[in-house]
Amino acid sequence: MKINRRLLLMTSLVANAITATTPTTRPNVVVIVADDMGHHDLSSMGSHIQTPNIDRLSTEGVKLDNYYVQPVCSPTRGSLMTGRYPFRLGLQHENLVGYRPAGLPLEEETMADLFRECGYKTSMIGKWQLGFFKESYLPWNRGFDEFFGQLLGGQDYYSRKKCLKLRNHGNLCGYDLRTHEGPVRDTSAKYQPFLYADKAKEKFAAHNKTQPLYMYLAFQSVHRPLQAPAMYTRLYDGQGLTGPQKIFAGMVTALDAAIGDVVDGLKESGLWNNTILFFSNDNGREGGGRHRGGKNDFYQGGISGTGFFAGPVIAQSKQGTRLKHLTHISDVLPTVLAAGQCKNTPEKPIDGFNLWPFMNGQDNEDVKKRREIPMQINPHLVLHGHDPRNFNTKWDTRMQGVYIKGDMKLIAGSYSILRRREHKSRTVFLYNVTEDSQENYDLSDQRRSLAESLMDKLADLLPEAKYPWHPTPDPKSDPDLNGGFWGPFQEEDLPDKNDTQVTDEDYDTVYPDDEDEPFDQ
Ligand SMILES: [Ca+2]
Repeated sequence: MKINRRLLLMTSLVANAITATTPTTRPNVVVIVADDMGHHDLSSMGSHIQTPNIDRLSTEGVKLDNYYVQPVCSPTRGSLMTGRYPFRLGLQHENLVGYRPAGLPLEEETMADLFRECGYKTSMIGKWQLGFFKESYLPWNRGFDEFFGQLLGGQDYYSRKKCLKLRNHGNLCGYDLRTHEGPVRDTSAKYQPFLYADKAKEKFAAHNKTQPLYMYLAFQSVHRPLQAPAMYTRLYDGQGLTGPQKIFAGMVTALDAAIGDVVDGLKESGLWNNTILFFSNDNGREGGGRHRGGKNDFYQGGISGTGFFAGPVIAQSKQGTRLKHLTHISDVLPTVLAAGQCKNTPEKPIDGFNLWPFMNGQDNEDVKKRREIPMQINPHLVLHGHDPRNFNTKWDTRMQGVYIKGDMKLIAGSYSILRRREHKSRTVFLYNVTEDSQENYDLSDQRRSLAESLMDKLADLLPEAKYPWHPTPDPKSDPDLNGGFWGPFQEEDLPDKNDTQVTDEDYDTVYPDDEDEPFDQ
């Protein structure tokens, strides 16, 4: 008996020793996000900007041809992290700005929670922008084992400094770089995408291969401020570009080089052969690109995504292919969890569709394809007048709602996350974005019953929408009160507030159409 027990113990020790030294067969998952990069800012999309690394990854991987993101950072990132539409998260109204005590609600599980739960090491590098006003909202309390990066967006690319104007309180300025262990005062002046790429390479080299790795690498590039090293802007001399255009192009090429470094790091560390990589922009280019509209807008220029999956984990037969059907940023969560063989699902229902069968070669007629996207429901953004056409619908035509079905896109109310009118009386527009990618022809008269049915869909979903979390700014966010760094500024036991639930009438008086609320990104 004694011998048997000893034998058993020895057998289990040997088994453990094997487990502890055998590399995992489950794939590493690397999710890369570029900030404010337009749909056409890659060479492979016809741009003059040189992006050889991103282009190679996308042409060798599985490219999403009909892919949508949200028009600004926080809604896209919230949807990426939860697999749910931003209107369910209360994140559909503007961005989470540093002085506002709001975030991704704590009852939402994140991609990192789910990967950690199924045995992954979870690591985040880069830009969070999903709330930091209390400790509990910070990335390392939202499922990430470790963090290196910034809590807000739009900081200086060399000094790590971020300033925000707050009405009646002047300019709030502070450093914004930290790890899960505390603030980091970095004086290296290393151009930010390379700071993040180098940190990612460090993490890859140190990674224990017995455990699969999930890394979320969210670059701030190519968001404002316009800054790029001279060696990248000089590439665009003599092409007739303005100074700012040259800097922007240099920023994109530098980001591309940093992504090349990240892939080199994965290869040098022996992780690449067992990795699936996803790349996406978070919203359209600021100021617009080749489509109508740009960042902030629900026109194609704001929400056309550039997204692809890459890496040797994708079945050989699927490499170099394209997915032509409709996809949305919320699809990434179920896709990468399926790739990671994670069977656990979030408690709340997700909106995303699993795309992994299109990459492992198991797609068949039973695999459900997305046909529509309820892009936006914002009960806090209501224009002054109704559309005069007496549509037969339950939807309030003043309220912002955006619905994509097949080739058709309905926009009701403001077309932007800011308060914007397209037309002095009409508030409802319908476009065929395949035939009319510039959205020049409003079809809401010709195809009135379709417009009505899409508005009815929005009206049916309205009870499921969370009222936007958009509280009054808190001057205690001032980094001067927090050791010179942006960081948590409220005690945990203080109740979370959402004190801006104003009536339409109040709202109209305070903010006329086409006038911004105080807003800073
Ligand atoms: Ca952005």
